[in-house]
Amino acid sequence: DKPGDSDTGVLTETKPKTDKPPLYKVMLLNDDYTPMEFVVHVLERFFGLSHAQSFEIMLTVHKKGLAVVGVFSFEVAETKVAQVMDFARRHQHPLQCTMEKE
Ligand code: TYC
Repeated sequence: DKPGDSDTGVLTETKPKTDKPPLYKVMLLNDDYTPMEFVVHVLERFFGLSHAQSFEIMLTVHKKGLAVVGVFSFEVAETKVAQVMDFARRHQHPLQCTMEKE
């Protein structure tokens, strides 16, 4: 309890509710089967990246195993992951997209 609560046993919320919400990194994972052009298309379509930016990120994933595609609020990150996973599944590619708190 903070000062002024006396001894009512009531726990007062002391954390300001104006804190900026946490951000989430959305990442693409490499695999051996998803075509490079498909990954580039996904990046253009769902992340609004240019063809050049998309190609660059795709190559980073291909070479390093994964890359951060963007940083978003929880809701937006969750939507992007779901859109990418659904699009990959519908095209029968094993492409994986995940999110992680920054
Ligand atoms: N490694 C894949 C290939 O050689 C290309 C690829 C890149 C797959 C990025 C997934 O997230 C990925 N066809």
